[in-house]
Amino acid sequence: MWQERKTWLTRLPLPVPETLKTPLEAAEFEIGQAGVRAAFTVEKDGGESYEILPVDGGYRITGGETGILFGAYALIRGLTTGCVPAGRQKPFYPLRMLNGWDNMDGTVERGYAGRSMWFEGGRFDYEPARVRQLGRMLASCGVNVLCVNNVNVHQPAQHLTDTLLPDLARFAALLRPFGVRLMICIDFSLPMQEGLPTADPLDEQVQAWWKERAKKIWAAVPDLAGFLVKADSEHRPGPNTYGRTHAEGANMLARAVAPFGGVLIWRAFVYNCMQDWRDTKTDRPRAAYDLYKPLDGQFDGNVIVQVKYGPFDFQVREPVSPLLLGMEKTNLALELQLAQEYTGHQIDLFAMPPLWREIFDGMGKERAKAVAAVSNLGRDENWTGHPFAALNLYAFGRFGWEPDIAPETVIREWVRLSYDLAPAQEDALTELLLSSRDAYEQYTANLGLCWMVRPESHYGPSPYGYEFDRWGTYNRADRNGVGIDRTDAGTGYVSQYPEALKKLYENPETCPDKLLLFFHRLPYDFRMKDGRTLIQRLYDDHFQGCARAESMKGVLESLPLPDADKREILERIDGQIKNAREWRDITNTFFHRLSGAADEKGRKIYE
Ligand code: GCV
Repeated sequence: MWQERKTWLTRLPLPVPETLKTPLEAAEFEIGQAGVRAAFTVEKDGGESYEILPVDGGYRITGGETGILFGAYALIRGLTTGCVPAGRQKPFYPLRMLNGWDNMDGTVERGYAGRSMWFEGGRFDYEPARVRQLGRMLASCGVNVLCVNNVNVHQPAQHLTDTLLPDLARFAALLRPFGVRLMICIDFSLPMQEGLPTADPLDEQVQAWWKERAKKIWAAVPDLAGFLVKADSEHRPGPNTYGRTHAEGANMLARAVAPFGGVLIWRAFVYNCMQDWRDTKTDRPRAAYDLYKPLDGQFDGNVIVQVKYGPFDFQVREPVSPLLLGMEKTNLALELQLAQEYTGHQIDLFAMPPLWREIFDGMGKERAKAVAAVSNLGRDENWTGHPFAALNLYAFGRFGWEPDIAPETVIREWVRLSYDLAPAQEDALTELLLSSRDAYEQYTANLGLCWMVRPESHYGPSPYGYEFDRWGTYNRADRNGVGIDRTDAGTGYVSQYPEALKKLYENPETCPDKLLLFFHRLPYDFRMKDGRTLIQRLYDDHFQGCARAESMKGVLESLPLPDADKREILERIDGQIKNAREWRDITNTFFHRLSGAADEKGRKIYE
């Protein structure tokens, strides 16, 4: 039996008793121990927007049916942080979706918080009380769609569109009162699995089949948000098999879901995953733009193309995907990843707001119509494996409402909502989280050098792990230098950017250090802007990043956190320190062996 755990969400009181069918049945509620009273006025057609006004003895929240719920949480948050939002509030992105990569056998692809919270043994399997808590959790930070199954649709998840519909409907009903709608991932070849000779999107039989199926699905779950599709990517079926474009594939499905107000989300994560490492012409980061840019303007109005934030795959540091800047006539969703696949497996600390700040600023928040993030949730008692990883889920919801939010604001908010700390302790934890990505980057992937990671698991160092493989993720380090030339003299990737960015990136003198080896191939004695050589910088960052990880332990030990959290946090920081030392020593030795260069500071580099 799952035990409720003190995290930010359990400390945020539910605005209304759990026994009510919908939170709107309560006209008034009392906020926590503060004894502050709030009353609701529900506006018809007010949607998700709300306004909080101080009234005698409390507050009045006016808003749409889900708006007042978001308003209630905003008020609770505001009373805790001392900043109650003034004026009419509405989310910047209407669609703010959590993508569960949950398989129906109970496993979670890239999951680091235990097994699936809602699937087990080939069926839905959950504790209703916990799912209601999940609803609270999502509503309290503003997420409004949950996609329940993995984008890699394995058996028996196909049946989510058919025999499992009553189960899907029951699950949807549990989350509905919290303003959370469901989405499902579908398999493009489903009509063939059910007897049709083809899944060709231009085949009339296929079109009719999907329309019929959509009718059946929406009859069971009338507010289903839509379908999410991974097609022609990493061996998933798709329209290419029939010589059709991705726009033709997406539009066919979009037309099936349109009568029910559904959206069709089509992922742009498409590249050649069978590349030959000897082939230096193919450059994986180019792939999505090369494929999709020519299709700009061809997608139907209810299609959203979902683009990962960088051109590779959720790395610690990538430039903003040029597709996010280049698809001007297409609805786009920005895809983030809360699951710490390449960012420390929810063992190492990696607070994501600083990374997202760069992405939203680099892309311009208006470029996307929606935001999505791969979930970091699981059946672990603390929800996210590392208690602090919950911050990333919270922050994702907040960015969906206010994409201009400052990383420090959102981190501090979460810290204050989650723990009772004295001001100096709150500062220390906020600072530690705020700088955690920077430290992780220094010991794992400095200067834009990603993918030096153990294949498959993606945790721990392996400088040549991907070098002679088929994934298109090479560093081409040798005795002369390291990195890939992505200027026009090289793979030409840089030309996918608007002129000003292209200019910035194509010159090693102006290219930001943190992306230097992503865009350029340079010799070890290259002089960096700060006067250090490239090899010295590689060494320095690894030593420094590791030392930063080591120094986190003392801060964590000093914090008066609840026992269970503290135990898990201290266990995990030991894991992080071990990992950081491995990265420092293996990467430094790797570059030392190739370059033959000594460390100027004479530190220990193994032979
Ligand atoms: C769901 C990467 C991950 C895969 C994931 C894929 C995707 O390749 O390693 O586990 O598959 O991205 O985003 O579709």
